[in-house]
Amino acid sequence: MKIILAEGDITEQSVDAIVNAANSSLMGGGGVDGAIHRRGGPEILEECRALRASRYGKGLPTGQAVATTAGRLPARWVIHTVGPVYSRSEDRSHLLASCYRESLHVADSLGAATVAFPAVSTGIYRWPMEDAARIALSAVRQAGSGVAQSAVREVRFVLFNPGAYAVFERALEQMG
Ligand code: AR6
Repeated sequence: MKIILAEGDITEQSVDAIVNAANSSLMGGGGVDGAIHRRGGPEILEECRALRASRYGKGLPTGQAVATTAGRLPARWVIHTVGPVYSRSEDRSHLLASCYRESLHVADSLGAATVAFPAVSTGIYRWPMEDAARIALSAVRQAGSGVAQSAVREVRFVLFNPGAYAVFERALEQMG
C-alpha cells in the first residue's frame, strides 16, 4: 500500500473512494461533510437517509464507517466515518484509529483500490493535528501490512492547508 500526501480539497480528488468526516446523524454538517454534500449533490443524502431508515436507526456509531454513492463527485463512493470529538480528559485515540481501519475495511468490501482521507476529527472536533497525523498514519500503515492486510493500493491524505500538510509530512518522516 502506497501512502501519499496531497494539499487541497478532497472533493476534487479522482479516486475510487473519498472518506467523509461525518457525524452520527449522517445528515450532513460543516467542514468536509458540508463540502462533500454540496458538491456531490442530493443523491448522497438520499442514500444516507435510507441508511438511517434501515441499518443505522440510531445513527452511525463513532469509529465506524459506511459507504454511499459519490453522486456527482469524481469518485465512485463516499465512505462516511464518524471521528471522535477530542477530549483532554479521556483518551479516544482508539476510536480515531478505528475510523481509518473501518474505512479501509469498507473500501476492501467495495473493491476500491484508491482511497482519499481528510484529517478526520481535526476541524470542528478539535483534535490536535500532530497527534491526529500520527494516529492516522500508523492506523493506515497497520491496515496495509500483516496477514489480514487491506487490498487498497493507494491511500491519499488530502490536507486542506500548508500547515496540515507540513505536520503530516513530518509525522510520515518520523515513522521512517
Ligand atoms: N477538503 C479537505 N479537507 C478539508 C476540507 C476539504 N474540502 N474542508 C475541511 N477540511 P471537519 P471533524 C479539513 O471539521 O473535525 C462536520 O460538521 C479541516 O481543515 O470537516 O471530523 C460533521 O458533520 C480539518 O483539518 O471534520 C461533523 O459534525 C479536517 O478537514 C463534524 O464536522 C476535518 O475537519 C466533524 O468534525
